[in-house]
Amino acid sequence: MNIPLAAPPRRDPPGDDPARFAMLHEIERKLLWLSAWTIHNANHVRPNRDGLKVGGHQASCASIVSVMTALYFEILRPQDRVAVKPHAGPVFHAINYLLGRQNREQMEGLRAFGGAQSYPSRVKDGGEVDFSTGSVGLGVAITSFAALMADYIRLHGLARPDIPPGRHIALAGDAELDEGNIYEALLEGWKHDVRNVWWIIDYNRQSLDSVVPDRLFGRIEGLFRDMGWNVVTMKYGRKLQAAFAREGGEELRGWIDDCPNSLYSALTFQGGAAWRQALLTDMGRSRGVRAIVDPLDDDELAALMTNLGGHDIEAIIEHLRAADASGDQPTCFIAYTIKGMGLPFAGHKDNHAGLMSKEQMELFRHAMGIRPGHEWDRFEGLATRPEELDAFLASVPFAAKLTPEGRALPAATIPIPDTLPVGKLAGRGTSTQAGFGEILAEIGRGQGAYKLLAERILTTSPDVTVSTNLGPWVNRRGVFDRHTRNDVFRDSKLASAQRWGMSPQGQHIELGIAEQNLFLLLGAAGLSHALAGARLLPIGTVYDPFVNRGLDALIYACYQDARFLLVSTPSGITLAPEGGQHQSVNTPLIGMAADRLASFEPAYVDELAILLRHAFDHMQRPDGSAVWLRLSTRQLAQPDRRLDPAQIIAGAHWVVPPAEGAPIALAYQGPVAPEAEAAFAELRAEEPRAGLLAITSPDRLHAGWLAAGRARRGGDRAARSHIETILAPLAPGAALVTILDGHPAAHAWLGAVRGQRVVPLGPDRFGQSGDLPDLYREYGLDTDAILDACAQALLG
Ligand SMILES: Cc1ncc(C[n+]2csc(CCOP(=O)(O)OP(=O)(O)O)c2C)c(N)n1
Ligand SMILES: [Mg+2]
Repeated sequence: MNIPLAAPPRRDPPGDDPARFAMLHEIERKLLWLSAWTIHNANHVRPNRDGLKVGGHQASCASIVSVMTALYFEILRPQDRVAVKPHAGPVFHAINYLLGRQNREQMEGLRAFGGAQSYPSRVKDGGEVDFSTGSVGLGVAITSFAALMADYIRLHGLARPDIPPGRHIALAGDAELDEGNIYEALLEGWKHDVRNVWWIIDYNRQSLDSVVPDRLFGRIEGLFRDMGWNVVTMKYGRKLQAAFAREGGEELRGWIDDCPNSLYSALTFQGGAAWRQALLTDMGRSRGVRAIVDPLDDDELAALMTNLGGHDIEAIIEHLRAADASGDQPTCFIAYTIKGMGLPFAGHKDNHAGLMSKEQMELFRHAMGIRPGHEWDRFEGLATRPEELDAFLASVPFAAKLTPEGRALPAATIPIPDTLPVGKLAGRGTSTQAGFGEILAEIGRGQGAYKLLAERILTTSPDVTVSTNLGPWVNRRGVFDRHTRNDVFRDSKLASAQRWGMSPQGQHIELGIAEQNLFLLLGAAGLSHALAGARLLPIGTVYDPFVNRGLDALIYACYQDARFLLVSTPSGITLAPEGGQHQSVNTPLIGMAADRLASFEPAYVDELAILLRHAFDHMQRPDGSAVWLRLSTRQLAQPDRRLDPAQIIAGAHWVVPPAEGAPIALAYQGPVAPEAEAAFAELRAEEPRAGLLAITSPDRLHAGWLAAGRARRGGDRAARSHIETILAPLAPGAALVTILDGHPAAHAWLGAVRGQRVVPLGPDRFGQSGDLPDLYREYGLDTDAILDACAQALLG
């Protein structure tokens, strides 16, 4: 506990109504009860049909009840946006219950199907949740990116005039600071000069398994300061501060400061007698200390010794107010707390998943003054009259509605022109990545029908802007920065293809190489419609293999239903000379398995243009999702043809339709198209009925197939998926040879659709350096390998 103290808060600030504080203490008591009871009810009262532990975190909730009381019932304004520590979900639900924003049925259904979620969830719990949490660290970090987005939206003139700027607040568990993504976000936040961000750390010095090392926080505090943050440590409550001011008080303070975290926790758990023994053993000869300690009975002594800053509502409020007044510097509050405060397992190192027994709960119920059968009554056990409590709750600033529409804001849809601007393609040799850059650059001119679309696109990339072909777009639209900064190379007339002046009008956010930050930013930007009422079309580019590097943040963004376009390029072993670490194998499978993410891989630029247009549209639809385009740098001679957009979007189209009853078809995905086409020409000479299928999305095909199956089981016997229609002309049991530059399992399932005998081709091992002929031969993607597979398939 050896942390330097912030200046002690002033006591009884002028203008503060003691009656209001009394009310806050009533609320604090109620939140402690309701969070513990909601978890208890789920575990011990509700019928359990499967014998599985339901769980919940009574100790984690108790730890942060005072902080959340101060925050939600005094400090927060409706325009503030909060990420709540996952394990404080029940406290959050209880707050909404008191504010009339959560119903009893949901509370009783905590962790049950359709009930309140274990961890706050935007999608499942609804509009009151600003940011979902669950995977520790990510909810904290996203607040920094949301703050950046709030500035972006305001500086682009897209903010709603009726909503004042708000703060972005994370309520963090201290162990969340072990996650590396926190530090990546801090560094990126510093670069972008983020403001209006508060991280309030529930510093109970306990994680899941154990008590954290003593000296850790000195380090962490230093890190925050190095990143330009204001750090406010709320270590002691007012009772302890008063004791410190007495004779012997400094000695007592020194003792607590030096007390190892684990001993402090153990004494907290043991209670007053143990405190007395420990204090007197070390300081029994100090008259001053004895004068403080001796008059107190065991309970009073325990209360004094556990009077930490994070449990003192008045002190918390004072600190939060002071930080607010000191400007918009990001601020980290280290609130010293006790895990399980007020509950029988307070301080015990194993209390993370600990639940009060039925007997303990009975005692707690008594202590809280709750009559049996009245556990859910909002004001049961409180000394204040219900009318006064109601009046108080109505007066809480955060109780006001953010907008008549609620906290999840509506946002108008940006109309997307029917087609995107693509130059003449036929006969040209180009790649999907180059095509993407060209189309975006053309939109970036902001001409005619593309003006509004261009204005709402926001691009971002973790240091691969140029190498993913975003450069021309950025040259046209500029880099975003709150401050105008000139491009020194340009001003000095030094030749460079990149013109990277920075200004508040810029539409590209350049990130350092940290893919989790890319996805956290896409997550925050992809919620702009709901958080700010401003529709943006965020596009993030990244090398395909490094999607894995940010995967948890990508899934987190999708879990929140953020809407963005991910463009991953280059991909696969087709990246050839770069070697294995840059060559992705598993990403098509991620695209299939990630919910709320529609994934595509076009082979040619005409398909890309259709899919890019679809992405802009799909990202905005209530039943849409984020979109992922996997692209390549391989230059292919572009075909001259007309396509049916619906087929490209549905995931597959026949390049050469098979004859009715054909015994074989060849299917390809992405940049291996030429090998498939060459093999098909030879196959066709042998088997004229054969078909050639272009797959643009195994993800959409698979999702459609599952959905049709569900619909049929649900009684819609006519339901038929695109892939079922596509494969219908083939003979029963016909062979299907499939190929992609990615794991072959992405296609292997096609055999289950209509009983086709599938031979799936694609790399299933790490790639390596080489040129395309060598690599395609080695990994079985060349024309010979395809023909061998066809022969094998035909032979059965
Ligand atoms: C990424 C991730 N890893 C592991 C977990 C499992 N887990 C849940 S809570 C927790 C420890 C939390 O400790 P802390 O953040 O200090 O919270 P508190 O002490 O307030 O409960 C762990 C390891 C998780 N939720 N997310
Ligand atoms: Mg903790």
